Amino acid sequence: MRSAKLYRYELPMDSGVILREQRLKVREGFIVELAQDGQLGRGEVAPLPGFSIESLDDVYSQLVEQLAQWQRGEELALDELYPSVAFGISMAQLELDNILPQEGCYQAAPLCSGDPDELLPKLNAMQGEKVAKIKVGLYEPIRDGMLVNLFLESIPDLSLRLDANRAWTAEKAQQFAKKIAPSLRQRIAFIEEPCQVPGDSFSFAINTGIAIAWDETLQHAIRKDAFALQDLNGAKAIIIKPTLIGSVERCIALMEKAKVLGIKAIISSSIESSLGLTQLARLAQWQLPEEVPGLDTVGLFAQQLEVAWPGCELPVASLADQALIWQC
Ligand code: OSB
Ligand code: MG
Repeated sequence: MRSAKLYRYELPMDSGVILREQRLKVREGFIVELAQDGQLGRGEVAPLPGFSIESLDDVYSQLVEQLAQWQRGEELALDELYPSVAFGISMAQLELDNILPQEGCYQAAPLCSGDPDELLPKLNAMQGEKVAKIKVGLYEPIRDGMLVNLFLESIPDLSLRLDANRAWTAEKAQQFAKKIAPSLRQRIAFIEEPCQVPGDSFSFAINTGIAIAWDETLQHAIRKDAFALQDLNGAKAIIIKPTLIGSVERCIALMEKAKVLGIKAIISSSIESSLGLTQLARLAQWQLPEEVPGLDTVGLFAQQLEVAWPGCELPVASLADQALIWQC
């Protein structure tokens, strides 16, 4: 006997969360709960406004149709569904089948907005490799370059991941790079998507010796052809945000393809609630135990959901208090 439940959640965010020039006051999404033979599996389906192609309404109709099929024991064609739906349902199925291990990698690369004094205590608490992530491209590229240079100079065992979210023209990217001493450049593990045009990012990597990673470019490539990774050569890493990419199986296939091509894969958050985020930490520990994932986003919330992120003291709302909007 199979049964399925669909919850809709709303969680307040910390006051200052800005996404693509929009303030995100509340994070909304769905939690899928699959039950069979006394076992439960959960998954989160939470398209991210400004990033996902699908809306909450789109997702709701697809979920209801797919969960009803699942309940009848029919096969689901996950690759034909919206990425967030495929991700959530596949995660719930993996948990139900006891395939997703419990152990998680909760050591995320701390996200830093630019104050070295805030970052230092977080870095000191990290065991092993010290790696942090800084958003660039929000201010002048020269200022960003000076700041990054300062971080690298003052913390000798630090390596940095940067993320420009396609903010720069080729010229601005060049202005940024000029401020980074050549001897420090290899301690930039990578910069995600420095330029508006992927070809410019590629030239930037060749001309500056600063490694790049694909994030948006991977999401676009995957929409056309699920495994068109060859086109992404030239990058040191790909950023896999499962909510924006699709089923766990598709994400794992991408990781394997990347490995063959000598490209690092990094699992990263699309600002899922602590329920989905802890599952991403488990996926990261299971599939990519050597890589620090990009999951330092629980602090963007004012509340967690059902499962606490280890070490996070925010209050935890229970799933039972969320709206149960559908079941079969
Ligand atoms: O800019 O890569 C981004 C989260 C949601 C949407 C976009 C982005 C992010 C993150 C996640 O940066 C955190 C991380 O990758 O470390
Ligand atoms: Mg990014």
